[in-house]
Amino acid sequence: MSSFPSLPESEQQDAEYNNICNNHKHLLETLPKANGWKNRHLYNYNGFWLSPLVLKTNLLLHTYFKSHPTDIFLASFMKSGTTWLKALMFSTLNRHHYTFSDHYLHKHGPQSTFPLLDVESYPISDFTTFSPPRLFATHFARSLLPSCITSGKFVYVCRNPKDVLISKWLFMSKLRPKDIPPLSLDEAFELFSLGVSEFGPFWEHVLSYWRASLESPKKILFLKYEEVKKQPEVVVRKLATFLGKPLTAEEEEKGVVGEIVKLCSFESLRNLEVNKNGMEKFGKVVEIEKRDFFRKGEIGDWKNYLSDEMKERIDGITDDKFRGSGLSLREMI
Ligand code: PAP
Repeated sequence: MSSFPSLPESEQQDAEYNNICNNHKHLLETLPKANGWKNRHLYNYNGFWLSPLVLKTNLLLHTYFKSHPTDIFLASFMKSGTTWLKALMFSTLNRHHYTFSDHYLHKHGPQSTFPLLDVESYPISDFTTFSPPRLFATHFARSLLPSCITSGKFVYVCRNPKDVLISKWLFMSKLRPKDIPPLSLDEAFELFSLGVSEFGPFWEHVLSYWRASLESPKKILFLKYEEVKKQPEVVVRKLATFLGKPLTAEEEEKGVVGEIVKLCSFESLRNLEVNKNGMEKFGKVVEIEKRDFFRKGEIGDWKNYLSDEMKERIDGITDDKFRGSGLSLREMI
């Protein structure tokens, strides 16, 4: 059975699709608007800032996505470690399908291991060829996802906001069309502090998954980029268990965990020919150079960009927002 209608064939589907397009148009005319990092504008939809394209995808996702009980989702705020976790999850789950010397990742890189739901073209996307468990990634905050998705299993990866801010500003500046004036770091900093950036506010995004992980620890594996960096082998073991394929004693003996960590390391992935020169297509319209997903891969690069005053301000906001939640991103830097 097809998860997605292959095309809006019936009149009912056409009507449904047209309604979504009309609703999207209406929302763009009425929602609060602010400066975007890549696009000219972002729109505040149910508390989160989305680009016009992503807003439309969100509406389509609610209507057309059909989940399977075995689906597993990787959620993250942009620039928090999505690429890395895609590689780690895919290679951990499929470790019996490839050898470490001739791996899918070597030829294709991590981006195409599984789709990013936020930019897929619905209703024509069709993931029925995926064998279960299907893996999907998303940058949407939890409250923006349909319940058929939030009832599934999630890996969430977060990262300290100062590195996220810098990584995102540099990445978005590269993608920003030349006919829009560049976004200065000061402007990006102001917007970020106010919560205005694609998929943001950052803090509410993180908290949406953190709180859900406290409620359902078996369904949401909450990870920090910095913890993956410091103890990648511990994280691979956690992932293997969470994905339903715990490491066997024999695999431990053979050093499989170390092989996965090595395969997915920043240096290995960045130096692959495909990641140096390839392009990645997200959905039908977004195309990005794969190399742009591998910049420095370090903890604390923000120190090369942010003043003491900026650091204090972001830390202050983070402390205020996370107070009483039990979550801290301070200890990681
Ligand atoms: P996305 O939200 O656009 O998918 P995402 O992969 O979440 O991006 O984040 C990219 C960051 O992860 C980059 O950080 P930087 O700008 O501070 O360098 C990128 O370099 C880093 N990154 C990508 N792959 C790895 C990896 N294998 N190990 C560590 N960091 C990585």
